[in-house]
Amino acid sequence: MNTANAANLSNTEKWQGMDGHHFHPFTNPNDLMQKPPRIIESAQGVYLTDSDGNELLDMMAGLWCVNMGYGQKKLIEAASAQISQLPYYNAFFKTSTPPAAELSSLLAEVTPAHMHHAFFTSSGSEANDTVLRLVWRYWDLMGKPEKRVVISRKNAYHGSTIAASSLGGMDEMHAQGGVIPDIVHVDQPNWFAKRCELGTDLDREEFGRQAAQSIADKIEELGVDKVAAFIAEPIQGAGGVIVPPDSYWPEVKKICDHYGILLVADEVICGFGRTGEWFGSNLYDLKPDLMPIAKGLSSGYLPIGGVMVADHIMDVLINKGGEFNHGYTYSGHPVCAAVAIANLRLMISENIVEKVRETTAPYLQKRFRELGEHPLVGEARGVGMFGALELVKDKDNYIKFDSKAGVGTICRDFCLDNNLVMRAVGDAMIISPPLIIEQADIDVYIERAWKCLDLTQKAIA
Ligand code: PXG
Repeated sequence: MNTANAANLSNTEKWQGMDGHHFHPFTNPNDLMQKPPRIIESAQGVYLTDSDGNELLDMMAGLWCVNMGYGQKKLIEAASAQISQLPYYNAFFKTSTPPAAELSSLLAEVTPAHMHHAFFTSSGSEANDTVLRLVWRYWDLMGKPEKRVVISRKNAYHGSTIAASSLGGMDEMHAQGGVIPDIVHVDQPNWFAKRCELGTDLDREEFGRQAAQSIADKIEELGVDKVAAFIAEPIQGAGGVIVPPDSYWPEVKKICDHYGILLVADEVICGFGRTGEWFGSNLYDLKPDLMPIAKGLSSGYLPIGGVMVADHIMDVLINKGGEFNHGYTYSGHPVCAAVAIANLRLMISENIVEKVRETTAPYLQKRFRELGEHPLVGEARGVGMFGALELVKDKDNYIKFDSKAGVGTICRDFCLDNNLVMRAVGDAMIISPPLIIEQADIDVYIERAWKCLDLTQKAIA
């Protein structure tokens, strides 16, 4: 299809024509042949503008990443200044650059107190590949090379490279890429799903303890001498904003300590203020051994991620290690690092984490719960600047829709048609807005969301 140069086409049509050559991530290419993509052309604050001039309220912060919102001058200027000064140099061969150096020291300040070293990557997926290399390296150096197995959770998302997708717990991804050995998955602490599955009352905290116990059971089954680590998002994001029962994390922490296995807290989504704390690990007092980060580190303006390493792990790598044979061309990329520094400094000067915790998140969560009153919504849950609405067939009896009916997708499409970006994970409608969102925008959100729930209900009646 060569429509790119055709006369009489709108800009939208021209871009859509050219985009016919674009092989999109996580998309059925056949669907795009039937209906070309929406083209997002610009953005400001919490609003996106598409090529037809529609203004969409972005309640997903891009893909869970544009935490400080669009159009932030300080980030733009930092990129521009650094690209002129030094667009690229690497961190290999005993070399560094001022932005990579400054970002590592800034991260040592804002991350939990027992972490003072950052390994840089370009994405969360690369961060989790690095995690796996580090976990295995650590146990080798500790003289326990047989400790190889990493326990993860069903429906976890840790990225799309082979290691990261194997660590993740998404069946559809495993089915297409296989899984590398030595990674096993236990149940996620999804109280709502279990409640619907059982069709009876289910004590939330007891369920949380049982979900944690499944990790201990797995360690016993495999033998503790084989188990290296447990990896989890403090709150599962792409898996459907699964907020664990309060009983879950304290129990998991006890289990990891008891068996002496490493705890990896994947902070790619939870990190940088989304939960109302700097990190989900602060919220749940996790004290992880390794902490992958990305997304909100640069508010998504440029691709950068990393792994924060706890001091006691770093001591082993320094004192017993030698060379760690791992790294990427763009590890510590100076322009990406400069933007991340500007982003973190902006977060600090705007007191954004405190503002989220004290003001924005309580307001968002209060209004979000109002959506729980809608007849289609079985549960409205959330923490900080995270939320999920479970769409159900029968809210009194916790009966879900047939998954094939695609009710979440129907609702998502109504949202887009009504200038609202809300993501569907199955029949859960997800939000993860920019942290800088104001109360007035939250009010706009609630109004649009309620309308789209009504439209969905009518459409499926
Ligand atoms: N860990 C977590 C917890 C994530 O959410 C990654 C790692 C991988 O990061 P990169 O930068 O490699 O994408 C993620 C990414 C979705 C969606 O549809 C979620 C992510 C990425 C793409 C889509 O919810 N999360």
